[in-house]
Amino acid sequence: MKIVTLDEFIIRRQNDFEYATGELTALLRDIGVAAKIVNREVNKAGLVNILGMDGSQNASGDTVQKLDIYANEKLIECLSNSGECAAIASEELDKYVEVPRVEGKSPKYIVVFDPLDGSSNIDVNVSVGTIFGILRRKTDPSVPVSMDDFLQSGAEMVAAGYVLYGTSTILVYTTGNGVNGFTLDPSIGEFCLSHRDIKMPTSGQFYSVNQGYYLKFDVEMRRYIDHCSDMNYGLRYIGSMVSDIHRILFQGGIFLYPNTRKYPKGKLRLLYECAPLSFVVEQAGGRAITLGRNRIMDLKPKSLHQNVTIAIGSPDTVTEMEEFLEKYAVKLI
Ligand code: P6P
Repeated sequence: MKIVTLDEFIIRRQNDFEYATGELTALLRDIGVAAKIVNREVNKAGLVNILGMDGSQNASGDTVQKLDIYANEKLIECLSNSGECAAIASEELDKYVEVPRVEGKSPKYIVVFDPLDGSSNIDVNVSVGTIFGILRRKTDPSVPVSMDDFLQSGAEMVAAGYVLYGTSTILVYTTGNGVNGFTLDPSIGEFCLSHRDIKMPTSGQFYSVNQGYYLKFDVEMRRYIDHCSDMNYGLRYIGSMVSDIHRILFQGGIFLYPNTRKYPKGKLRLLYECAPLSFVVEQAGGRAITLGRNRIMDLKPKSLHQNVTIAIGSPDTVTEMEEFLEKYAVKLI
């Protein structure tokens, strides 16, 4: 069967969306290059001294590992190549940063990303991922980028996706016209189309939540988790959001990160984790809501690192969970 590389696919589908001026194409290709570079380091992390905590803490208070920093730097470097990215926001940076201008370019896009999500798993050789979202800036390219350019809802994203560095490395993305997956063929150094037009099962037999927090969840969440046990659903929780969502994309089910005492507003970040993954999941036929029952894609972030609760996965399974929330939530009289 003919190999379709990521580059070929992007160019072919360039006319799918209204901004078919090649700028978004260049950005997606920059991300593909960064993914190959990060993949190389992630795969040999156990061999060279880039493992282990470097001690610093990121904006969300997580202890940062050297590979996080490496991945962050490579993404910024690669996104500077095309000159189509005006600025970026990253889990690893407190504030957004403007990308150095390329002569003759007036970039219209900004990119948000978590360069290496689930990085605490690196030391124990469990899969990790990169999550990215692409937004059109709202301000004119002639003026500096502003915070308003970043505080846009997932519904405003023009593209989003993730890279999963697992048993094989796969890049999955959407531009709002379906979801496609590309597996890296190391022998030719190309991402090749491997999963065309991914559609998620409408329901699933797996639930994905950190069961260790069960006693700290609200009563309606505990009732839903009890229901999952009653239904003999399998519990699959890798502790790496990209890996858990990727499994659900193919096997169906639901991923939950509810509010806990430690994370009263949820742990996962809206802008560069939940919104991009919700875009992909919705495009594959799934649903993504907060435990307050708001559609994730409708939420306008109040800050770069805002946390949200999330229930994301097969549409029927998310809807069933939503019914538990309605039925068991403590009604404030
Ligand atoms: P917990 C990884 O640190 C991460 O941000 C997500 O990838 C993952 O789903 C979640 O946190 C795991 O959090 O509290 O269950 O260890």
